[in-house]
Amino acid sequence: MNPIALITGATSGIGRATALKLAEYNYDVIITGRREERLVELKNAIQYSFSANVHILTFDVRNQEEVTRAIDGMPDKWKDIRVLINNAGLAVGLNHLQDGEIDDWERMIDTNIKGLLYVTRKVAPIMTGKGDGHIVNIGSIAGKEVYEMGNVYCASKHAVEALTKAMRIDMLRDNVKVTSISPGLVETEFSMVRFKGDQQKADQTYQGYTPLTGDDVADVIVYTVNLPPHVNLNNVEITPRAQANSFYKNINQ
Ligand code: NDP
Ligand code: 8X3
Repeated sequence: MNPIALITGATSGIGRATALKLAEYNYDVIITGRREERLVELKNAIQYSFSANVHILTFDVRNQEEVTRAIDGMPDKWKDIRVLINNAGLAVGLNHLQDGEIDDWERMIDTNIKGLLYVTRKVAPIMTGKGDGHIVNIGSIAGKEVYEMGNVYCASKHAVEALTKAMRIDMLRDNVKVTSISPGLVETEFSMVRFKGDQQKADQTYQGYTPLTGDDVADVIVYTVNLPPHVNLNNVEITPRAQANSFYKNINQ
């Protein structure tokens, strides 16, 4: 077997692109998400193009029992996970805090923070037990600065930043690398989810400039996990050329 990478949120966007690219670079991949038919389609696409082995795990990262059952239930040969890409995440709604939907807040906190913790709690001991591994947390520029109406999403990504630093310290003596990759605007299903299926609003997000693609971010992730054993990228911020940070964009360039 090749080194094994587990990617959460592989049914779409950054996670799907990362699974494909890791397979291209000779990782065997565990692809996870809730939409099983997408995982089956991705498995077929990987196996059509590359020689990597693929294992599907269908679970909701918010459900700790599902996470535990899925990972414990894998064949032993798949349990030797070397790379974990904590990518599953979402923004739901874009409102001033005083108008926010509690259910949206709970989805973001449960997915972006608690889900990441549940998966990490299951996988990190495999790495610390071996004295080797790499955890890549997908943060965001929303974890660097807070923008109007971003409130709870920004808070959840600030939490990912803090947890990344905490993991790096706590697993230092076990030789586990921990990286956060913090993208700016990436054209995926992210805005359709944020705007609850409003295609027009989602499309507007990416108009007038060239956004990043899932592939662009996947390239950086794969570069990061393929560095020599003694080298770690702690934190990578990646935006389109047209975006300086959460506030400044060069539209209609
Ligand atoms: P997509 O909506 O395209 O993909 C999100 C992925 O997360 C899907 O595969 C989805 O799978 C999975 N996911 C969401 N909720 C759950 C859940 N409860 N359980 C399991 N899987 C879940 O968005 P992106 O690819 O853009 O997002 C990936 C990550 O990148 C997120 O953490 C996001 O916050 C971050 N990010 C995105 C940016 C952007 O502009 N697009 C910028 C900065 C960061 P499924 O629905 O099948 O379960
Ligand atoms: C996604 C990027 O700017 O919409 O995390 O928060 S942003």
